[in-house]
Amino acid sequence: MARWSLLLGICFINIVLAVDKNNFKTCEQSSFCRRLRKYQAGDSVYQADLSSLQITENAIEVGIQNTQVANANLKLTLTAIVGNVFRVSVDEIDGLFPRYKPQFALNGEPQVAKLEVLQRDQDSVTVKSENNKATLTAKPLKLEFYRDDVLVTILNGKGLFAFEHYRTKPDEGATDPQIQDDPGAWEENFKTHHDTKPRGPSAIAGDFTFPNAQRVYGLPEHGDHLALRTTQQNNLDPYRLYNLDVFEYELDSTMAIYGAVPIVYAHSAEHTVGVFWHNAAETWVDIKNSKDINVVSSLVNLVSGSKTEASVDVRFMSESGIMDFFVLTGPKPKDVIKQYASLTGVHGLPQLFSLAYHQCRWNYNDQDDVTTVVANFDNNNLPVDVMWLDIEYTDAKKYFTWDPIKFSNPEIMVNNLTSTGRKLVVIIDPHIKREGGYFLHEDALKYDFYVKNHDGSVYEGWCWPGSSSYLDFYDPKTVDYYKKLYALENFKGTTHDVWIWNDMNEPSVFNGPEVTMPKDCVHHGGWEHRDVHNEYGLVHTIGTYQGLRLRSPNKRPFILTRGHFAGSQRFAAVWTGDNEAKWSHLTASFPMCLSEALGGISFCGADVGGFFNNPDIELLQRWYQAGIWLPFFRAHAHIDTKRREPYLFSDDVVNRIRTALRLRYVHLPLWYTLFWEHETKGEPVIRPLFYHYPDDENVLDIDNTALIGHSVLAHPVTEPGETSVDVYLPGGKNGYWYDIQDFQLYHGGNHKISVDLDKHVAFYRGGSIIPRKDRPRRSSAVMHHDPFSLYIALDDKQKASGTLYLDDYESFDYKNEKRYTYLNFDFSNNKFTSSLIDKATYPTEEWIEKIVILGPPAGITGAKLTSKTLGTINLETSYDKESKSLTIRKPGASVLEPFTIELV
Ligand code: MIG
Repeated sequence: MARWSLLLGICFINIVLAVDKNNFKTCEQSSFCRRLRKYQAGDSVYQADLSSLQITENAIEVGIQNTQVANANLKLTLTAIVGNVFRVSVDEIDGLFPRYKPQFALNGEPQVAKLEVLQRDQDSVTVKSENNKATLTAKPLKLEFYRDDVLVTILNGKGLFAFEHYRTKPDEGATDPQIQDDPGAWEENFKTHHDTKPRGPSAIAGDFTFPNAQRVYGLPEHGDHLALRTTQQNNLDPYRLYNLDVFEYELDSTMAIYGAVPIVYAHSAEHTVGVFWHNAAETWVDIKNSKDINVVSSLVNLVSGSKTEASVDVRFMSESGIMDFFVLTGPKPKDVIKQYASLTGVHGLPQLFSLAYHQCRWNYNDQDDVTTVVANFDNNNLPVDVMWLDIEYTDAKKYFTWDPIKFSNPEIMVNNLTSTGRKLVVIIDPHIKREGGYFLHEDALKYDFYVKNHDGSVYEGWCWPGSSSYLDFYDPKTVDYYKKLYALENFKGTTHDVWIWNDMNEPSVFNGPEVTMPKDCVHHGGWEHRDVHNEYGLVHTIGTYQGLRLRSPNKRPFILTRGHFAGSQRFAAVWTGDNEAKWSHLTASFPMCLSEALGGISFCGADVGGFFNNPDIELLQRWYQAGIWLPFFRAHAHIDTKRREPYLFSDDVVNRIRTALRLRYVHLPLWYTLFWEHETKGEPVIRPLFYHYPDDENVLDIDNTALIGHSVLAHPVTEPGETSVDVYLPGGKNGYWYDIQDFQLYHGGNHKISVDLDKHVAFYRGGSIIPRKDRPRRSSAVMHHDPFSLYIALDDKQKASGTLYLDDYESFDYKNEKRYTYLNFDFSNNKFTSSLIDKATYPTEEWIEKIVILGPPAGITGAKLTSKTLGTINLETSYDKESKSLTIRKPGASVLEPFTIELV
């Protein structure tokens, strides 16, 4: 209710934006977090009973007891997974109630690997698989994980492992001492569970120690920096993972927002190791980085002369569910990210249009508005690919319908738009208006598609349409119905060029506890909402994905989602929700999306311009200049803001935004290639510096800089009135970096780069070859057949390499029929070679129009191209003194045939 009145308030007075923290729980207010966080490090009360040890080809199983609680029996299973991963699952034996395990995060059951027992005695057992080793110690329970014989993490090293047993009454057998300390916990749990038979608390916790780790990253989504901060000792709440619609979320905060990906990566120059905590319930994560608890310990060090050993502790605490986690032993950032991708999957190659520029606002008023906006882009030579419609396109917030007056003829609007190769995206939320006569609501009641209250009645909450109920995507029959809603005959007015935006799927409930669904609501299978909460957005997008596949079987779906969980990348792109038109939010867009990329979600962006309030002109321009370097690139604005389509501004502003948009468009071949490599190799599309420079201590905290693949380093200007920015370029004195605008060469190190409003602070890495399409166009669709330009940025050894991927840019033929072309480019010894990486080919007419060499050798007077069909021909070259670049004109070679070009 508070949120609702705040929304109304905004219409009348201009209030200072700030999250209302009273709407959201602190750890202290979240009973299980309060209870578990009180545990003190010490001897664990848990012990393994090695006499119960069972060994199979891929796993060991052992009983665990809580020594202070009678009949609290657990079973621990440790399984070897292919690719240097261990999985550990702990569940109750004969528990009173079943415990939930997420159903959709994993991309299928992980492939098990062979496991061998190395050693076994009364108190411990050691197993090995691939390069991994694990030792389980019985008394007290401890699990140590080794990579290549180096200890990389320990479970329960601090004795903070906890597993609360469901009980019906506090006095039924002994209870965990911690729960006895907190009798309120019982009452709360009795009241909030849905059963007639009350259940006690059921939280779990696991502590992980990472010896020698310098930093820990991960746990998106938070409005925070990339490197996770020490929480408890710094009076910070733990990082909270509980998908919430936080109105005006704040930055530098560990509060939960829309998404939850429970993965951490502990990093040092030697090792990067990950723990994926596979749990969908409300989760809090305490972090302790010994390097972080700076002031006190460094004073102590000065006095005692001792050095603090680097080490990181991470403690996960979840409200319910089984304990199930994966240890990914790297050893390098690249490896550990791939291991995570092998578990939860990747984003399939998107259609090219979705990597281009998206124009959104809440709302485009009517169908003519949509047509006019695109015409204005065209008239101003501003490229745009996609127009978006927010909730006002619907008939009174009834999804899958159109407003009969403002969008009386969507067919015409869609046709106007898509006949020029553009696309439309429309919003579909998971709440359904409870209105007699609305087919979807009537069907949902009739066929039982809604989430229930604990008493079995249909749950009602308040959302945009007013009184609403929520589709239960856990029920296969709901999904089966839901996916058919996207069929063109059901969703009238749409075509194969209309795609979907799923919002409000945390789920957002204006009058619900913490603006979401009560935890004792019940989903199909009898699961409480508490168990599945963080997964709801994911199951929603799975339904949408299936619907779009059914509707347009040979087109790659585009879906944008706000709520997300581990694995969401297989179905949708994400954006960082309702940010503000403030410099700090522009800054935050980089660490937030970099963190998502580490969490497997590369297809991420932030509302360009800022959602709430009106950006000033400088901020808006800088936001475009930054936004082109994040994978998802969409301008969006709140309904109460002034119109801000780029053509509305003075010529100099329009020119600058056009320059930014064109920079995005010329690099589309690079983005597209990177998404192919993301799908096929599990590599993130954007990367923090430590990904490629894991042993450079200078980069550990840099999160205002993104690497696009390993080719571009982008450090956007995110402060007002800036005349220079400080940039760190990695690679030391042998690192070569070329300014992408004037091609000036910089070596690795710290640089002060002068900036004016036209300046983009971005560099090509020496050693990379960047594929581009340089002809200015109005949309990516009309670029499909354009020729490529290659930018060869030479390194200190005058070498470079790169790749290019292409296909039809929209269908699944690349997968089903291997209709694609994937090229390797190499430059060394003054010779450029283009070759096919695999046998597949896409019969394209695209060709190479221009090659630009940055940092070229001296004394070149021409070039010789050799290929099978062209034979050997002479090419002209020209040297530009100012940019010190050499251009090879009109090679004219098709991308389908291998060729070489020798400089002479
Ligand atoms: O509570 O659909 O984040 O992008 O414009 C607001 C209206 C609901 C929130 C989304 C925002 C969208 C808005 N939605």
